[in-house]
Amino acid sequence: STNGPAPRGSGSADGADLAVPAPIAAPRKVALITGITGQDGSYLTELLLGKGYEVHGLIRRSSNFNTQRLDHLYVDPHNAGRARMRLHYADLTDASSLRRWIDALLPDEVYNLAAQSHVAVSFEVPDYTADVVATGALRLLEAVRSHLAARPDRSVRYYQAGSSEMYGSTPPPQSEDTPFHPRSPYAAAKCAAHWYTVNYREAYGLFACNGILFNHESPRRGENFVTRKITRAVGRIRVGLQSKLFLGNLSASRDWGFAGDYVEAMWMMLQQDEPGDYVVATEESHTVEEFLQAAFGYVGLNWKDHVVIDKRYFRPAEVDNLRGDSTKTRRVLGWKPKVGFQELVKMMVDEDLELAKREKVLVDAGYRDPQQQP
Ligand code: NDP
Ligand code: GDR
Repeated sequence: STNGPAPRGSGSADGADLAVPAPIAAPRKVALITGITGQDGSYLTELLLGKGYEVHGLIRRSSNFNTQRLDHLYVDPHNAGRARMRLHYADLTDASSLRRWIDALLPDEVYNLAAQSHVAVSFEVPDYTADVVATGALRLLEAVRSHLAARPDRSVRYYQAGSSEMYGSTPPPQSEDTPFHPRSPYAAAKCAAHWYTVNYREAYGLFACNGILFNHESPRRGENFVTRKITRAVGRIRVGLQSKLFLGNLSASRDWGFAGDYVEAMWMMLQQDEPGDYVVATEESHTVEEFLQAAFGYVGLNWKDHVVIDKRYFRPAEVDNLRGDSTKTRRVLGWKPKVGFQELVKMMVDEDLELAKREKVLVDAGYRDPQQQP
């Protein structure tokens, strides 16, 4: 009898060498993300790396490093073979840089998350906001379209980061069929980007999707958006680093979800057979005042003892009430949010309390000015 090693994967009894060849690894999908250094960019990168993608991010030049949200994912590219996330310089205001990276990286999916994303700031820099948010999206769509015209063998799917701000003054609930009425240069620019995306789908057959995402937050939210501004203040007030919090309009209502849940919907849109537009929302709305109550209350404080209304934070035109109707997204994508309002508030306050404690150590040791606000 033959006592040699059994052929790998062979269940045969006749001893013949029927070794099954090792399965050919499916080629990695390649994703290109603009706005990768932002809140959503970091969560989307985590999601895609977890799914085995190779992720490329376009970053703009800044005088300081601003990749803090990605540092935990970064592997030095000199570490050959291990770095599955790479960063490249480009800018949404520079069309040639966009086309060059699409030609060089050959992405299967392009996520356009880059924006001057602050609504109040868009009133200060309206022209720049339009250039990045509206024309920037057009430049990227055009880069994809012209790349595909030169490479008809390829296919590229495109995601556009649309916003509930596009609904503006149109009353809730807001769905894919609700008319837009933008109330800021930012929102008007997002409407243009939305329609450019629809147009490239209709005119060129591009697989292009608009995600109309309602507000989504996280411990990585920029510190001058109202939720994070509040939770940062709660942490600092709790440990004694600050006593007042200056805010604007407290009566606006928002449909606040968790960014980690929302990036999943982005990815799901690009996995469908047909491209489309989708509203992503929790379908529950709360005022800024309710957010204050929840965040201060969670650590045993009364927001009324600390909040001071400052006119400078009121906007020339306000969006009063947003609450999404995400029926289509739940039905077609099978998506639903996992994190609710109270849990979101707790998650953000917990992290910002830890951050404030670390700041306090530096202040107590004399390494940081106690007056220095975040
Ligand atoms: P952030 O403000 O956190 O991130 C914006 C990103 O865009 C950053 O990476 C920023 O780079 C980059 N960016 C800005 N200007 C340019 C430019 N000229 N060229 C290239 N990159 C640029 O936003 P979020 O992560 O919160 O949001 C992601 C997208 O989704 C944005 O388009 C936003 O408008 C949209 N959106 C967000 C919602 C939310 O609630 N968070 C809801 C609906 C839509 P840098 O780090 O250098 O500043
Ligand atoms: P928004 O978010 O404008 O909805 O845009 P933001 O957190 O800035 O404002 C929400 C509401 O809070 C009121 N508010 C204040 N806002 C800020 N930033 N600072 C304050 O001090 C303050 N006081 C009251 C605002 O007036 C507003 O009513 C966000 C961004 O992420 C956009 O990019 C995205 O498209 C939309 O969400 C959906």
